[in-house]
Amino acid sequence: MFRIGITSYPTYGGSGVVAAELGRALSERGHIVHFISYAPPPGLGSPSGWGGFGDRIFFHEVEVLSYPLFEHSPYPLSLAVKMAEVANYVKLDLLHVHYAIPHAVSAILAKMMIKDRDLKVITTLHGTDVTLVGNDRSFLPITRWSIEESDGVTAISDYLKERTLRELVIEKEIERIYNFVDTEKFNCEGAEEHRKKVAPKGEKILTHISNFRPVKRVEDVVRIFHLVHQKIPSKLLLVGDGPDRSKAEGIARDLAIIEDVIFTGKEDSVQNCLAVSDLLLLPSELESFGLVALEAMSCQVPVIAANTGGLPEVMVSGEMGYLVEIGDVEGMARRALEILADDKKKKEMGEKGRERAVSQFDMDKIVPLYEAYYEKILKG
Ligand code: GMT
Repeated sequence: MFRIGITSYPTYGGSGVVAAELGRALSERGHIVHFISYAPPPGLGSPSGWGGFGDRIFFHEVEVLSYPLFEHSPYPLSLAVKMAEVANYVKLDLLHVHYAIPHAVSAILAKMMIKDRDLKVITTLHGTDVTLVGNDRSFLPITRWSIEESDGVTAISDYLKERTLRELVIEKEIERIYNFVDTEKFNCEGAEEHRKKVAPKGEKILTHISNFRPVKRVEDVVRIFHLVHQKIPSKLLLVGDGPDRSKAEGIARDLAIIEDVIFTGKEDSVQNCLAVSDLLLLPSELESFGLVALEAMSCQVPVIAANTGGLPEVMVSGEMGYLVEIGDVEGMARRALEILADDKKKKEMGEKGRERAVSQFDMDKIVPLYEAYYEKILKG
């Protein structure tokens, strides 16, 4: 049994979900998990009583300091102090942080503050660390330092591992541990009644789920749907929220398809949205992994995605959907129509996606890899 501190961005998004689900799975396997962040992790319910989520899951809130002298709160320092405090009080064996910036930096500071033993720091890279450096080179030295100083480093795909090693010129060994899905929770059968609410006339339902950042290319989603909509009665379910949502709405109005576009906003239960979907659209500029594609596969929903980043490791083009070149809206619409017009093909692709999710990316297969990695790092 390990005592594990986990820090992530507790937002709705892949890395927050991965960290939360990993913590939940580890606690179910007998480990004690302490989440340390400014807000509770998504999907684990609200903290009850004195901060416990259950027998083995706890949440420690990092208070953001407000002081007249500081225009910006030194959150990474508050986080480091809280990490060291929790590690001391509950005798953590390790801190597992998601994202190098700033979480690995805070964890390494906490490690340095603890003098009586060697608190291990494991950093999982999700992608933004590398793109942050891409956007602003001044982050390179501190990102590289925090990766090299971590006791262990994992990346969520081979793509991200190779890119990090190459672009950040890292010497440290990086272990690739893929993201995972709870295939029992993401098993979306029998949603006919819910389908009728979204598509009362039996229209096909195309779905996009994201944080609507520019990297997601939500404009492409709306344009692909427009082309599909011209040929097949259909609805577009847009799940999530973010900076490009109003742009998407504007384009849908200009294209006169707004009546058939449903904006759900931020949604807790992604699985319910996938349960009513015929197809997932993920035309992103970049996905280091693309967790939502895996979640769709687990729900037997074929995926049309951009051929980018780690997506070719997650899905096999032609088997559980198609990978199409970034920005090829016509190509994506053609592939979407091909699947939506052929129920047999749609069913076969759905089944193959589910098979792959269960055989390669099931939570019960991946979580033990983290446990083994923790053990390796703790043994030094
Ligand atoms: O893509 C985002 O905007 C969110 C970001 C996150 O922090 O969740 O996603 C990254 O991590 C996910 C979980 O590992 C991956 O599935 C996403 O592909 C990755 N996003 C990018 O690489 C752009």
